[in-house]
Amino acid sequence: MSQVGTPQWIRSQLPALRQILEGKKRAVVGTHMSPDGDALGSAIAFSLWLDQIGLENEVLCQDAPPSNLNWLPHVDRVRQEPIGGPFDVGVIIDLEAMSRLGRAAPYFEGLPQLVTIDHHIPVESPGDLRIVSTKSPATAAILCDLFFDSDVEVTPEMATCLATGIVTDTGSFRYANTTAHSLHLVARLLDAGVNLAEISEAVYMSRRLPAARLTGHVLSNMRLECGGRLAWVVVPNEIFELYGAADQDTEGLANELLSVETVQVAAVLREHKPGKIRGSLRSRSHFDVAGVAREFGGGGHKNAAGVSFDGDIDKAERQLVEALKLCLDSS
Ligand SMILES: [Mn+2]
Repeated sequence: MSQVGTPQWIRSQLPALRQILEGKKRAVVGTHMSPDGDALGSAIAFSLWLDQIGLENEVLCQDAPPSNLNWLPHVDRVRQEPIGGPFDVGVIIDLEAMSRLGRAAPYFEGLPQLVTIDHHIPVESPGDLRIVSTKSPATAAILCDLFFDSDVEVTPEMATCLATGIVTDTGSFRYANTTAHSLHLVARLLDAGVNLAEISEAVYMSRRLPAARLTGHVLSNMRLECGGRLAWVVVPNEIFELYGAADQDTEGLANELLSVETVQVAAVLREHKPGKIRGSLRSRSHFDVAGVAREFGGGGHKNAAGVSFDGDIDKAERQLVEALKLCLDSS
């Protein structure tokens, strides 16, 4: 028996996946709110795979794709509301809790069967079948392991979506989650027709002007404590309005803080709508910000996690900074 989370184990789950999908009429594929490259790339690739096995399907996401990902092949199939239905099976991709579906969650509740394909640390563990590997750098890598073993062709469009997921979740192969296996998968995706330079250009060199302005704000207003090991910044709603920014323009801001040489733990708290606060947490090495996120009902990975707060941004800042200091002290 292969170990849970290994590529062999992932491939061994294919028959169970096919069995659940067998005889179904209409599937709904969902991914998390504020979708990133892995969420969208994986959800679209899975939808295209379902097409090929002859299962009608729709893709739902609470939020529209951000501008640096709205070039993905078949991105127009990602909708905020379903056009068809009813659905007899749901597949949730790249998320670890139903709440991360946001306003799309009701379409997945009470379905006859639910499949989860994910690589986050489990929180609620939804799903009758769970193909969850925290060892995989991206959900797209899990899909590669499944697809390369199935009798379905990985088309250039599917390969581009999958490669985008792996590129974005590994920070262009810079993070510790970049394994030899994930690079082997990317090599096969290149053989299937992927142009990596085009993906990088589209994802990283097409920043909206408000995002660039927000980066300036974040770097100028950075707070440092604990001898420069903790960095954080608060972006109030007025700043969003000043720059005409949206929540999608905050992608990557926490990494800007973490890139300062002394910083081990970084957080960006932003009030993207009045009273609606989101926090992005990033850390180096053994510092576990997923644990901090869970204290506030959020989640993610050890080095990259997210939280949401309702209400007063000053209070959220005080609570979060306290918890991050404890994280630095106790790790
Ligand atoms: Mn992911």
